[in-house]
Amino acid sequence: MTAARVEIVQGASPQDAVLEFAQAVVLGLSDRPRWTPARFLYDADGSRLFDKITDTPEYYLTRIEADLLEEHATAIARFTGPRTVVELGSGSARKTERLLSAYTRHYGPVRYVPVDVSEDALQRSATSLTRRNPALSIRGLHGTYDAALQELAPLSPVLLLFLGSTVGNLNQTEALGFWRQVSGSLRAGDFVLLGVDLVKDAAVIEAAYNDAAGWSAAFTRNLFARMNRELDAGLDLDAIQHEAIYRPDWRRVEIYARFQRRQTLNVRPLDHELVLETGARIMTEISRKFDLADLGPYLESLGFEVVHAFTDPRSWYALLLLRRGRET
Ligand code: SAH
Ligand code: AVI
Repeated sequence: MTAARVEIVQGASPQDAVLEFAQAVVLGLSDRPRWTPARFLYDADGSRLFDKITDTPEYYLTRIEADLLEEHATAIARFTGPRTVVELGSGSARKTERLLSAYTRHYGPVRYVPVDVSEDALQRSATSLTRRNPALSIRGLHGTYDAALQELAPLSPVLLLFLGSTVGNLNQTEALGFWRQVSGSLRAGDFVLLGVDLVKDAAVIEAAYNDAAGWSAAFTRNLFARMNRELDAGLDLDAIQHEAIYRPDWRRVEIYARFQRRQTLNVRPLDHELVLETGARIMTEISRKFDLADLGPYLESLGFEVVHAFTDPRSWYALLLLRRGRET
């Protein structure tokens, strides 16, 4: 059998990436309420910490989605026919392996295009996937969804994966822009496989973001460790308290870092200093939860036909197979 091929297309240079992080920190921490874009949670350490979260007993999302993929991979592959599989925010791609093997079993060699801001996650997942499945040829794109979506049209016919309920990390405005961009980048007849975490009992959701082993807290804290590493920020990491609260009215988890002691945050690349008073809170991410009764019509209004909705027996999670319809 021919050896699997791997190519990783580099995004911004390391210097530009640090500058972009510095600018985002100054902008977000000067705003009120203070916030930082979620993508900066995923440097090499952040990606590894996220994988630890997915292994905790409280974080049900990954397990349910993996089971749904296991159960329906063959049906999905048969339904879509052969495709280039593109994945946004692929991370470790542990779950994706099940789907990719269904495609290679049915159709032989498959082109897989993972997209991620975490170069470390891209490299590790590509190595592990090709070791197990030599029928894959991988062209990883190191960069943001925005950048990758501009490269999509020539890859059609495409199955675009957006798993893990990562779409929930976009707020309403970002999500609308995202779906418009996806819709504009895909061709009629292309498919999207979307994983979404559904609205449920608040205690179940809150526990998933406050695991007893402390990986969720370590993941939040790593953002500030990254500021120390890359921006020479000089923060006292022991002063950070992780807070994750589910707001049923907004159907979202809000995740914050609260500083228990006053800090001066240096942003060395920009020669800038910010003060965080005792009690200052920074929103590091949101995680929206979905109701299929609303999500289906919303996606349809944006040009996607919901062709299948796979859910678990408790309806905690859903995998939606969407088809990009014709322009009207
Ligand atoms: N899909 C995997 C990983 C989810 S974690 C799963 O379901 O388990 C979210 C992933 O998206 C991370 O690997 C992170 O690096 C990536 N990511 C977050 N924001 C991104 C952005 N704006 N552009 C590209 N990748 C992004
Ligand atoms: C990647 N994303 C879908 C995760 C979530 O559940 O929103 C990120 C996460 N943050 C803390 N725990 C998990």
